[in-house]
Amino acid sequence: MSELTPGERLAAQLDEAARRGEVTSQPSQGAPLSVADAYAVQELAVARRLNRGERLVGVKMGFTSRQKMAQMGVDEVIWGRLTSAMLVPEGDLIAPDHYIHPRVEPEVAFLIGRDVPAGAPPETITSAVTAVAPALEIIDSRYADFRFTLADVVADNASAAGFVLGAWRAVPPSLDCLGVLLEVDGRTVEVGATASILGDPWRSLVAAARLTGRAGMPLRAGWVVLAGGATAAVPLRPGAQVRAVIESLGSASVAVA
Ligand code: OOG
Ligand code: MG
Repeated sequence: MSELTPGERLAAQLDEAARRGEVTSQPSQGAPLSVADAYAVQELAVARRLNRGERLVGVKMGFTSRQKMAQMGVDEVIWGRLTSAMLVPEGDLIAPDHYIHPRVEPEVAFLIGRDVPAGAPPETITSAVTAVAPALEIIDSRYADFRFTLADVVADNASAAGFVLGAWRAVPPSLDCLGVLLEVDGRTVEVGATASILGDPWRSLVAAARLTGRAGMPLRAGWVVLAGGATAAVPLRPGAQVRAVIESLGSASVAVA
């Protein structure tokens, strides 16, 4: 077998864990892992997906709200890569055995209408957005009990596992003050506001453009950007019907088999 670099070995370990739906050990418990190295592992792990025919379809932001930072004990904004295989069409039944311990959270999604050059000013970034939608993100840490350091979760592609998009709609005049509900089986289980996403989801979009641009992966036309959970995430249980409702934007829903 050809020699793998330490980064390639970690990428293979994380990719296999996600593929099999099995937990794996946190890289930080082996050798020390810097956040920069963790992003390199993320890129290598996602490259394995792309080699299997998945396509890059966007990026997800993480820990953009205090609710999520507090729930997970991490207080720095991170990002991960979304691939075509993660998109769950609204109305599809999710097979729970595909995941380890999935959770779901309500998010705002942006549709990027044209390429955003790295280093573009905020006006160029925001004007590239052609539509917004309510969304649900399915996260599924590949680590036991959803416990990790910042570098561990970055290497694990920010726990990305799936996402559901509601209907796209025209960009509203403002996005910073909309109520957010997360419903399970028709009952409201989490309540929040888009203001908790860095004060305004547009800030999360600008951060996404900056961070991905710096990483040599600037936002591309057709991509989706998930701005980050506006509430804590809740477990996605078999048989559940889940819906995210965002004031003025509508809803996104999914059912688990
Ligand atoms: C990491 C993913 C964070 C968000 O919206 O803040 C995230 C995790 O919570 O496991 O997706
Ligand atoms: Mg999220």
